[in-house]
Amino acid sequence: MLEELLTKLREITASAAADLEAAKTEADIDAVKNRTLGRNGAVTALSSMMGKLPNESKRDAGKAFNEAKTAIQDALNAARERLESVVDEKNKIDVTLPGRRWAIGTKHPVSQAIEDACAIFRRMGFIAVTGPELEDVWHNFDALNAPLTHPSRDPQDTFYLEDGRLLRTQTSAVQIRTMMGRKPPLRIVSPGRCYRRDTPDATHGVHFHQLEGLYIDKQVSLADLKSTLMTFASEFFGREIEVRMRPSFFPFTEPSVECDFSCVMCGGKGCNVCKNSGWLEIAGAGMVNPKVLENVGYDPKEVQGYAFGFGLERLAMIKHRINDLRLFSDNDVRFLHQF
Ligand code: 2U9
Repeated sequence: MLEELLTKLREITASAAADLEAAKTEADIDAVKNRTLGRNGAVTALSSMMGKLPNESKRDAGKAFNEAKTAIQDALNAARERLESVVDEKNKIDVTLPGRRWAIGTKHPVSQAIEDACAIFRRMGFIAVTGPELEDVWHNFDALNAPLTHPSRDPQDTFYLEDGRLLRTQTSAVQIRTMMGRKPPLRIVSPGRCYRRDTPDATHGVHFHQLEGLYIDKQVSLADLKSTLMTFASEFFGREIEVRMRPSFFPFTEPSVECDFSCVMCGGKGCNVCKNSGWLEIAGAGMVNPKVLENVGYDPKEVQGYAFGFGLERLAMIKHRINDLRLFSDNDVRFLHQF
């Protein structure tokens, strides 16, 4: 009986030692411990045989148990130390290795255009304001005097949510919100993303970025607008630029004008960028319609103002000679790294 017990203990100890030598993880080691010394382990199970041994064998058996337990515990500790030293080795830093370069991106050309334009207008006293892209019909259309029959209100042209709200089609709504919260005089620009249902092509997308400007005061004229736009154009494109106005129509301005810049490439002589006309169509503008002033609670007899709006993708395309609008949203780093 004693011999049998001693043999079993030797077997258990030997197999535990072999398993621990092969152990690769903390979990492997724990498994050996549970299998041997654990509550349901083999050594623990054997100890129940102790009581059945004749008295003269008990001493030897007890000694053998203690030795087996110590041997297994030592093997467990050794295995743990071995694993820890492997982890330490792995975590060692080799200071002689060459450094790894971080891939640093560049500012998107449209973001750059927004920042540049806002900085230029800031120097002329315009504060940049932003607002929600998800708008209600009143701020996006009604307040801006868009007739109920205006085609831009049609779901074919504007993205509506089921609850009647919409993705803003222009940033004018931000200006409406600002006007309602403040008294004139007011000099603001509102850059931001707008949405229109369009079939995407080289010059149209379903989203684009606009910058609109608004100046409200007691004495404001189209001449003020022209000089502001001339200063902006020259600063933005880095050369003297002429501004020309042609009559137009928008519900939110009266009178309304289309503003052309003299061609940034040829200076107005005629080239392939301006299709030999010497001019580039850049902005829509005009004097704020008195009805819009009334809608926000301003008195049109007291104050007047000009407003303008242009597309930032178009400005960036002209500045960097980019020929396809879709490049802006392709997210190709080879394109983005050029700016
Ligand atoms: C208020 C009142 C009037 C902003 C204006 C335009 C003319 C215009 C287009 C140019 C190209 C939009 O990006 S585009 O498609 N914009 O023609 N925008 S006047 O008029 C306002 C704005 C706010 C309260």
